[in-house]
Amino acid sequence: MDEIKNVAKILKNSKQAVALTGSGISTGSGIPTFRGKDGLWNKYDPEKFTMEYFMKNPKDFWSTAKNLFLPLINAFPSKSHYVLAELEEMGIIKAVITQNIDGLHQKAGSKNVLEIHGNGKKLKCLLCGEEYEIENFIDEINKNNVPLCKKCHSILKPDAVLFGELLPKKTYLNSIYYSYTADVMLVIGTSLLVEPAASLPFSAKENGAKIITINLEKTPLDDLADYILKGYSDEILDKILNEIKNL
Ligand code: CNA
Repeated sequence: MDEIKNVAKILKNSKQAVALTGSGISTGSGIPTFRGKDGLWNKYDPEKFTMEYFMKNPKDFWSTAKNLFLPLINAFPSKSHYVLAELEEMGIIKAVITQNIDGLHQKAGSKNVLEIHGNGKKLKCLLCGEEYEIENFIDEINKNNVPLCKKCHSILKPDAVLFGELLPKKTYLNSIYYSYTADVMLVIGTSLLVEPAASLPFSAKENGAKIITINLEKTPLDDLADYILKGYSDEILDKILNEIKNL
């Protein structure tokens, strides 16, 4: 409990607090993580989520990918997403850097969200760059047809970053900026096994930020973190918010 109180004080007194989130924050919304017992990689082959596979086998890609991307349409934010949005509204959190592609931070009300792995609810034409909402292609995708651009008829890719694809440049540069300028970084629900996101908290620490991790398990950051809060992010963030409100 003392740890929660201390973290609440640190956040309340911060000038540039930033959150880095991973798939663990969305488990309360019913979206599984990649790794772990119930992780998506136990069900689907990660080899099918490479740029190369998509380009060579778009039909097969979509017949698997639909199981990951279509459920995002009707997902609702978890308590954790709402707490981060409220902390931003209170002027405490300045940015949420997320590896998630589910759009739930924005749905909960967060404004400054850096989606460094893109957004799985959007589709992008690789040829003309036109963007679409995936919900306009549900029937096509469910029929195992490859969604096609309405302008140039080329194949559409989810606007989520596939393995072997570059990160969206401006968003990634912004995430580096926020990591280097943060005085506190909350690192929530990420195994920190995916680069370059995994390095961001180390950059923040190097520049003097206090690091607070919230995770069910150990992470590679534990030796460096100032506070390691073990448990469900929904419960821990709710406690932190209540503590901040009582300060
Ligand atoms: P990961 O490697 O699957 O790790 C998830 C982490 O979350 C683990 O360390 C768990 O211990 C932890 N965790 C799980 N549930 C909770 C919880 N309730 N509270 C606190 N911690 C919890 O996922 P990462 O995000 O680290 O990996 C990055 C990948 C996952 C990115 O490329 C994402 O695009 C991708 N991904 C995103 C989503 C999504 O958008 N919701 C879902 C699945 C995968």
